[in-house]
Amino acid sequence: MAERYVLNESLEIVEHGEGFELRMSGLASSLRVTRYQLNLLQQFVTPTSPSAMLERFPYDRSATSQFLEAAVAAFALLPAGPNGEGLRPNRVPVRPTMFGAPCFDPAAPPAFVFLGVPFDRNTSGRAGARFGPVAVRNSGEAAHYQLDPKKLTPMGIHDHARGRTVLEGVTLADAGDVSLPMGEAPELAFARVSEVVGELVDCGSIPIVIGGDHSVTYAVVRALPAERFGIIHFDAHTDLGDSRVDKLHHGNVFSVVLDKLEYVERLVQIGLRGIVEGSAHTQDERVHAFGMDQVRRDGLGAILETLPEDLPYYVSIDIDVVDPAFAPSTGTPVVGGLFPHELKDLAHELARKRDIIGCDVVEVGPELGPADGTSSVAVEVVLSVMDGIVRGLAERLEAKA
Ligand SMILES: [Mn+2]
Repeated sequence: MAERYVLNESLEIVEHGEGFELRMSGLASSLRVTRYQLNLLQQFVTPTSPSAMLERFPYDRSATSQFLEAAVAAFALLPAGPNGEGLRPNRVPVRPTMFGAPCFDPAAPPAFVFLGVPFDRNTSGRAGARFGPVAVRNSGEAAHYQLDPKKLTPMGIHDHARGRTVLEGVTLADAGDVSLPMGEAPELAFARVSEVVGELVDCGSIPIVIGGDHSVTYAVVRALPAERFGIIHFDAHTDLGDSRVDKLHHGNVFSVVLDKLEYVERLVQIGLRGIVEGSAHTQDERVHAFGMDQVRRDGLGAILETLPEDLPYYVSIDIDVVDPAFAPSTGTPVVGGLFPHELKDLAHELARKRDIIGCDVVEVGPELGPADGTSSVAVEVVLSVMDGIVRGLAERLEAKA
């Protein structure tokens, strides 16, 4: 716990039965309190330490201290900053979590940690990717992360298409969503995204990020600790638009990555299509492009040849790489994309055969109708990447032994 706390000044107080409900605006959190508890909280209008409060209300110390902890967990009380201001959290817990996994606990870091980035202010087409984390987590509810009742180890998730259970024994957690207040400058939002990703990777977990428009990938990859790495990029578009005229947006994110992060040694783009004016756009030798025709003609082997084995990789999946017949809820759909099973296979095999340090799936919008499978495709491809990582690690360990 911090030294001093202050009452969250943006909370709403609603009468609720005998007591009150506190709603913490923008933090997806609420707390039911009695009149006495509300009175306790009002003592924190100026920064106050919980122990000083316990001195002043000594009647039932353990109940009071438990309540104060709950108020901190619900963000009704915020840690006080140097000027007495309440410090809002960088990330907020969500319900449901991905696959019903437990909330991220830095003291017990999981193998994989999910993080939502509900941000779509840098999109050129139809907006809506801010609802991606909700849509994907809701689809993920079809499968539940459970522990074996005897061994207390994760039971994994059964994939009927593969006819086997994936992620058996593999720990998962959900770090919630990056807190992105309305109207904030994108630079500040991205600084927070990078800080949160840094916090997660410092714990040793592999981050699985759910966007958000594609510009968030820049904020994620710049926070990765690897000294050098490559990026495996599934997308209908190159996202290599001009970054000198325009600020960072979802159509130039990889120009910004290549310009600013010279230690990104490779960018291998898979699934490109669509017609644009003029010729190809980049002279950067780090970029290797696989258009849809070549993906179908030459397949996995040709892609692997462009991915040196000694380099770690980040996987960035724009859901619009999948044909809009299967994944229509995305901002800039292009016909002629991958089938879902093709994306699953490619993502799985690339993750299995290379060292993967993180992954995102971006540009998933809210579902357009009952037959919309966009977020389910996102869930399946994320599972494929995680399964590929786990199998690849197991195979490499076995080869060493
Ligand atoms: Mn993209």
